[in-house]
Amino acid sequence: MRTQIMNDKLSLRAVALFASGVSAVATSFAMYATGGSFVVSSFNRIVLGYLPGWFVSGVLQRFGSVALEMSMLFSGVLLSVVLGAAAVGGYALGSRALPSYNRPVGVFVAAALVFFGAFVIVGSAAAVVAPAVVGGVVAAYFLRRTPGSGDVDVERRSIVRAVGGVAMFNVVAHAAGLLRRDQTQRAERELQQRASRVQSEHMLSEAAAAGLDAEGIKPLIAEIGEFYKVDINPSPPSVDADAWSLSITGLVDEELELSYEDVLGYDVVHRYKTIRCLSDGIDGDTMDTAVWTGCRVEDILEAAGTNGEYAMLNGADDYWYSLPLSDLEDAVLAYGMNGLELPQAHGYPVRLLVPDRWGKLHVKWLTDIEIISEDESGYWEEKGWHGMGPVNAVTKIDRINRPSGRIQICGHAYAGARGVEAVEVSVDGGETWNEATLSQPLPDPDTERQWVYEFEPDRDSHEVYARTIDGEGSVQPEERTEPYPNGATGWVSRTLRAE
Ligand SMILES: Nc1nc2c(c(=O)[nH]1)N[C@H]1C(S)=C(S)[C@@H](COP(=O)(O)O)O[C@H]1N2
Ligand SMILES: [Mo]
Repeated sequence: MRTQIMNDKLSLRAVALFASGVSAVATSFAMYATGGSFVVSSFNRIVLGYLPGWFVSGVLQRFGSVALEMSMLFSGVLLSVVLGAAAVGGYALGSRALPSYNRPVGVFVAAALVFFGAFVIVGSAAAVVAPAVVGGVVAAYFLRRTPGSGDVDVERRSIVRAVGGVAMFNVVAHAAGLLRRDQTQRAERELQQRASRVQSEHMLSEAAAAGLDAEGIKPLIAEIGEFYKVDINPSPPSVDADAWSLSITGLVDEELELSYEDVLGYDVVHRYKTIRCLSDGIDGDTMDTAVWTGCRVEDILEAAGTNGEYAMLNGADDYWYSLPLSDLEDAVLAYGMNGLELPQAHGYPVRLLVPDRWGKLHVKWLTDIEIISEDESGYWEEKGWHGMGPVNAVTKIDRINRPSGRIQICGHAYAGARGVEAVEVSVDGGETWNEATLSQPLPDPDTERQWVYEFEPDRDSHEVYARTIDGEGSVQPEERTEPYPNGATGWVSRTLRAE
């Protein structure tokens, strides 16, 4: 009899664990579909990040998107168990702590533990509150029915009913998630070629693994939605990919008019690339990095055969720039961003990416490329801006942490295609310099790197500077200038007080 009750308690715990874990995950799915804030997406990325790169790419190449789906399923089950354990453990702890309020305190502690677990994974408190509450409530619902010495069969029946209720909830939440995914398809449609999506997903996990682990540090790859936007109009033009075409005209052997399908048909390339606006100040935040998918501009220009020195690039919003063809040698026409279809705000259906150049040249909603013989400047040049050459090096400070009396400075740095070789930090007003710890370099140098520098304060106030050494060994210039008209220069600085 005693062991019977024990077994019942154990299996009840197991049911509670699974039901609460699965319900928390389902709630997250209902809210975010397969977007970046879905706990399983984040968790899967972390899991993939821990596996060696050669292994992940090997498996992905062999098994393609099936491998990705399997890893999502595996991560989903594993995460349900982890969050369920947090809920059940939390309820047990909480309900014992204050016996007279055992239920509310139990639910609270259960939800708090699930919240904590999910927050560590997703990194957004707002995104995990509801899943945590659902997980806590479901765990409490089962556990308050612990069969005692009474009529076990009656309890069993109500447990079966509760399992049914949870199953219904999960079916509804799942349907809501699928519906939401369909609704947001325009903004979040997965890349048409599944293989492309798999490759970008792999690059996202590679970047997650390359990143530094410091509290509140800006991630190496910006989530879509967090990536900065600069648009000459209050809202982006909405271009229908099916009606859209890209024309290649001017001094060419053969004029081309490419459909969206034609563009997708060219050899696919993937790039890590940072974009920084010319108007970005030293302390500004108009600089971000993404994984881009597209084709090489050169492949298209080769098909047309060019007889001029420059290209005039036009966007659907009457935005335009002319560029020397030599700048387009390694340029990309991007139609994918972080494994998803290029979002409308970032240039759907197709935008340009120009290595080592300021953001303004990365024409969005591209509609035509005209080959011309002379330079004709561009949209922002008409307004007095310059900066057609390489981007300036920049070092940013994002965040100050104070772990037990020490000061930890977190930031990121970018130096165009030269790459960031080192970041140096001075905490004595520029007299002495020390090297910061850098994130692993991504395979494409035209990307930012994170940095962290920690020190023990030894006076009331420290005057801190940070500067970048680029891949060619050049030290970032000290002189502070405003972004207008050539792009900001100078060392970032902070005055930090010991606390
Ligand atoms: N067609 C078009 N392309 C454009 C712009 C624009 O307003 N229209 N803004 C440019 C500027 S100034 C920058 S910094 C980048 C910003 O790209 P993002 O909005 O994807 O971050 O796009 C560039 N390409
Ligand atoms: Mo810009």
